[in-house]
Formats: sequence, C-alpha cells, structure tokens
Amino acid sequence: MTNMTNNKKVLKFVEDSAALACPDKIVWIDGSVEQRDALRAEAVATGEMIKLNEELLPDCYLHRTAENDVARVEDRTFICSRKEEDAMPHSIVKWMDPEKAYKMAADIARGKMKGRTMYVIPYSMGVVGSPFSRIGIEVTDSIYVVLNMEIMTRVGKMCLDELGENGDFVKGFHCKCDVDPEKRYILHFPEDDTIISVNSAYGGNVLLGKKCFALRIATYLGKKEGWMAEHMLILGCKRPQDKEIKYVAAAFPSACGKTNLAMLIPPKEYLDAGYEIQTVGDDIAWIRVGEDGRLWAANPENGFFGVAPGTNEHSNPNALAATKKGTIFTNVAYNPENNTVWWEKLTKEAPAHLIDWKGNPWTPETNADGKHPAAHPNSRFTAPAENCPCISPEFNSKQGVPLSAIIFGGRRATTTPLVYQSRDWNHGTFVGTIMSSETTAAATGAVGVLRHDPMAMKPFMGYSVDQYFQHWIDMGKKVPADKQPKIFNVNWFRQDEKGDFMWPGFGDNMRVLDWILDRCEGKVDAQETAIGYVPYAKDINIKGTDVTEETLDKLLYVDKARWAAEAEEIEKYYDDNFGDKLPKEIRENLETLKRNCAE
Ligand code: OXD
Ligand code: MN
Repeated sequence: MTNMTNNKKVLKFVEDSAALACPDKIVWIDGSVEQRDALRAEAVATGEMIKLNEELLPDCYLHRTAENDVARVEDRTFICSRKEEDAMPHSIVKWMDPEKAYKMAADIARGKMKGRTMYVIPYSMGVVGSPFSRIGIEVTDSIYVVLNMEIMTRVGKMCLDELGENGDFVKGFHCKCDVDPEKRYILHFPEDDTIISVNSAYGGNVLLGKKCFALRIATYLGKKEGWMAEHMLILGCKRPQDKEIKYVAAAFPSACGKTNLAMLIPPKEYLDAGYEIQTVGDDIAWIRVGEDGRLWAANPENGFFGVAPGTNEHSNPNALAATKKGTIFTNVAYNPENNTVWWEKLTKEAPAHLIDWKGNPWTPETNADGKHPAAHPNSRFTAPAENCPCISPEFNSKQGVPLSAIIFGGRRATTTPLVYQSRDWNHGTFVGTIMSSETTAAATGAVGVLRHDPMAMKPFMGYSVDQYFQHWIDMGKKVPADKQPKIFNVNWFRQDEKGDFMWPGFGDNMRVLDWILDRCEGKVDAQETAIGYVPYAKDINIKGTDVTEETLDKLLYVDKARWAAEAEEIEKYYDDNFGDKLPKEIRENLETLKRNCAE
C-alpha cells in the first residue's frame, strides 16, 4: 500500500480504517513541501479554502466550517475506559463503554469516505527523537485537517522512521461523515491509545494531536509512566538581575489569555532594562522529572491554534506577526476589498464591507445589536510557531526547559487577588483543584457562567479527576522540595464596583511575573494570609500604569468572609463530585483554608 513504512501495526490500522470507511483513494502524507502545496491548491480549487492576498498575507488561507460546528463539543466527548470508575467522576467529559463506543462509531463511519480520499498523517507530538515525544497516526478525509496538522505538529516520513518496524503509536481516526451534530462524537480509548472523531470538522475536535492526544490520551500515559500532560503555556523570562533565563508554565481555561501571556511584551521601562519574554508554548506542556531532579517542560506542538478576535497590535503583536504568513484562518471575516481577513478588535474601526464568517455580506450596522459579529467569537488562526518573533531558542530543544514556577489562573470578577503564592507543592495542587472561571466561547454552551475548572483541565482529562489530583500529589513526591517549582495563582480579571477591570493586564502582567520570579529566587518577602502568600503592595511596581495605590490594595485584598463562603462552595463541589475519593492532602488543605478564614 505504501513504501513509507514496514510497521505492521501502522499498516493494519490504515487497512482497517479503509475497510470500514471505504475511501476511493489513500494518500500518505510525507511532509514534503511539494505535496503540501498541491493539497493547498486542491483545497482552493474545491472551495474548501480561499487563498488570501499573496503580498499582504503570503501563503495564507481562509476556511469556514459548518455553522453548527464551531467549537469543541464537551457534551459529546467521551472517555471510553474499560471500567467506568477509571473515567468518572468527570463532570464534563462523559464515559462510554468501549465496546459500545467502537460499535457506534463504526456504524456511523461505515462507508462514509466513499467518493473521498483518506489521508494518512504520520506526526510527532514533540521534537522527533526527544524523550518527551510521541508519535501518532491520524487518518482523515479532510484536506483542512491535513493542512492544519502540518502546521500544528511535526508531520512526515521521519515519524514513521522513528517508529521503525515495531514502534507503537496513538491511532486517530477522523471522518467528517455528514457533519451531523446529532451524530458527532469525540471518543477516547486511553487503554488502546486510540481516538475516534466523527461528524465534525472543527479544529479542537479533529486535529487529533492537540486536545485528544496531547492532553486526554497523554494525561493517561503520564499517569501510567510518571509524567504530566497539562493545559499550560510555557514561557522563558530574561531579566537583567538573573544569571539565566527562568521558565514558567501557566494554566488558564480556554480563551483566557494563555497565548497573550506566552507572547507578552514587557512595558517600555522593563524592555529598556533588558527584560524579554520568550515563548516556548501557548497551550500544552508535557512535564517530566529531569536528570537533575527538577521538573522540565516541553511543548508538544509546532504551531499556535489561537483565538483570533481580540488579537491586535496592542493586545498581542507577536501573535499577530505570527499570522502574517503560512497561516490558516478559520471562521474569521473576509475583506473582499483587499482579499485579507478581519476579526473583532483587529482594528478600532471595522471595514465598511465584509463577508462574515458564515459567508454573508456584513457591514458594521449588521452588528448593531452586538449579536452578529463579523468573525465567530471562537474563530481561530493556525500559525507556524517559527513565525513568532519571540519564539524561544529552546523551542526545539530535546530536553525541554526547567520550571521555576507554575501558575494557575482564571477569570474571576471578585474574591481572587491579583496574585498569591501557595505554601508548598500540596497546597499548590489544592490551589489548582479549586480553580474556577467564567466560561468563554471556546466550547459550546453559555458564556460568562462561573464553573469549576481544576487546573484548566476539566475538559481535557483522560481519566478520573480524583486520580488526576492524586497524580499531582504523587509527582510532587518525585521532586525534592528545594527543586520543586513554586506554585502561584493569578487573576487579571478582578473588577471594581462599576464592573471595570482593575488591572490593565497584557504587557503589564510582566509586573506580576517579576514578583513571582523574585519569590522563586527568595528575593522578596510576602505577607502570609488565609489563602497563602500575597505581595506587599510596595513590591508590585505600578509606576507607569494608571493603577492607583488604592486600587492595588484592593487587587491584593483577601476578604476572609468571601473566602469562607468560597471554601464552603468548594467543599460542596468536592463532596458532590468526589466524596471520599478526594486525596487526603487536598482535603487537609481545604480544612486549613476553612480554619484560616474562621480565625
Ligand atoms: C484551545 C482550547 O483551542 O482550549 O486551545 O479550546
Ligand atoms: Mn487550550
């Protein structure tokens, strides 16, 4: 069938997939530029993609998905472990018996590639040959998936060579079928290293290397093998006072600014002093214990699948620069005047005439009610990481980068201060478990509702939440206390009585990162509060911002009464979801919080 590999397991997987879906043709993706360009041309010829202005956006394309297929479908995402208790409790993603799931998926996909081509994509999550990396094979009937995977992962024959004749890999079967939302399923079989995705063509559901493999399957592998797969950005921070670059990983729920923090440009006075942020990753971190006993992190991806609306010269010039060539835009608006794209907040004024993400004519009046944006709120860019002006020199490093700090964060209008530090690893783990955030457009469902999202992993765990918490505790035990990253929580989204954000965010978050790194270096004191260590106001530099001392005090204020109520709510959440499966270290930290708030 191919001369690209002799690996019998790969050949069998491809044969079985073809026998089920009955494609007219099978094409192996070899990673060559010639093949990629031919597929791009084919996608343009069939109307699947629009080629954009070659001068302004060289090698860039626009794609529109079906209107009912614009976000991850958490309620149709399943973990199909043999035992239900290995997937549950998992209050977002559901469990399905694997036998039932395989049969259901086979019935849905049978014969559905008739008249289509099945592409076989060999890909690596991580740099080929790194101890972090894992190989996957995705079969798909979508050129869009092939072209996105070629940006987001390392694709081609070298992945098959890495597997050799016997190597194991993660199997991914994707079939668009009829893009029928009623038959849309994203199924994970962690015990079989298998993913099946049917009836969708939206990124997060179909680029199987990303959420499905690098998070859901990888969390399971990590638990089994003693490493971690996390929904975290990784950044390097160069500061004039440090001998070496310090690395930080940070977890925020989807569409809460991970890409912006990963690519932060420090305020002018920091730049002048020699500060610099270098991006290692914006969404996923694989973390292992290194030879020196510290935790090391690597980004398994090779591109950015970022949220377009809100990205502009001010909010994230680096991300914007990354989208200027070789990028695929999905569900943004089209500007026919110059054959480019547009999305909300790209420029202050919207162009007078656009084609919206659904393909309909649009003018600023179309959105007079605020409900008809030109670009879908979850429209995306798929941009090669190498385009990013601040990409880290360690981006392709095989050993990853050593972590000084781990940061959790969410969107919280009240209660959670701008930043606080946990007392130790187990308390830091507790801080991760109590994360909650207002929902965004990255998943289907209501926006702006407060929901628990432990470690920003709620939709991405490949096994039960209680075991995942336990794995965090266990990982802490593998690293001596003086080598553990310090764990922090941040909240850029606190609001005043009028509902205005109190912290400017974006580049000014450097001021908070600076405090975090000073704490890691033992260079600054902090006040111990009911929830952990909070900065003294004098240690957060607000010179050059509009933030007043009074506002800063409010941003750092820990309101014990509110936290007592929060602790009660957390207890209910734990009891409702985990009962006595909750690891005792987590329960102990809840008791400490309750006691501290009562004092
Ligand atoms: C993403 C998400 O696409 O979290 O990264 O939804
Ligand atoms: Mn994400």
